[in-house]
Amino acid sequence: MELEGSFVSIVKVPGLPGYDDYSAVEDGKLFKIKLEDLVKDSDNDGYNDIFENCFGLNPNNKDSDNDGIDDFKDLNPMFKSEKNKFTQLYEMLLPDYGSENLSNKNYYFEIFISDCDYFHQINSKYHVLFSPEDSKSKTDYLKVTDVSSHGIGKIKRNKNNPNLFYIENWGNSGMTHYSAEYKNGNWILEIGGGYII
Ligand SMILES: [Ca+2]
Ligand SMILES: [Ca+2]
Ligand SMILES: [Ca+2]
Repeated sequence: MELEGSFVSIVKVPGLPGYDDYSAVEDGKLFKIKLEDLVKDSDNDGYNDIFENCFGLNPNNKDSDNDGIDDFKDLNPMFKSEKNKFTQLYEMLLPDYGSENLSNKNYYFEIFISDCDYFHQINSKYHVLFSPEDSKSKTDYLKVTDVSSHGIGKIKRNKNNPNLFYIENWGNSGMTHYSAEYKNGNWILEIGGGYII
């Protein structure tokens, strides 16, 4: 396959994050790409190398997080899932898509920006991927694209009540602040001071 394209440099527009401009360095370039390179799946797990590299999975290991479930089947392929009270809290805060079964849609992913270890350990009903908060740690693909529009922050503990926590999630429509109290093995979630940016 041959493609014609240009080399561009990305120009950051000061004060407008996300509004990057492009200027052509050299145009009319011919790129030759072998189809077999595009579909190459080195570890034969079902996801091609390009996809795995884009999102930070291991293209040379069927089971990137070593939890015994191959990447293609793993709903949380980047991190080993755990069951504890904090993963339970994060699971309550995940977007809920009702009864639709998304778990067998291998190319349907929700991508969250988060560095929180507890969030990374969730057991989700659909495929999830995580993008690091710090842009230096992101893959090249995640640096230049805007595939994730939501995230959930780290849990903060109330200084006086060891069972009371605060957590926020954010998305396109703004940020929602929750207070979460752990009582008799369950979380009681309250939206506190939710506001729209
Ligand atoms: Ca693969
Ligand atoms: Ca893999
Ligand atoms: Ca796995």
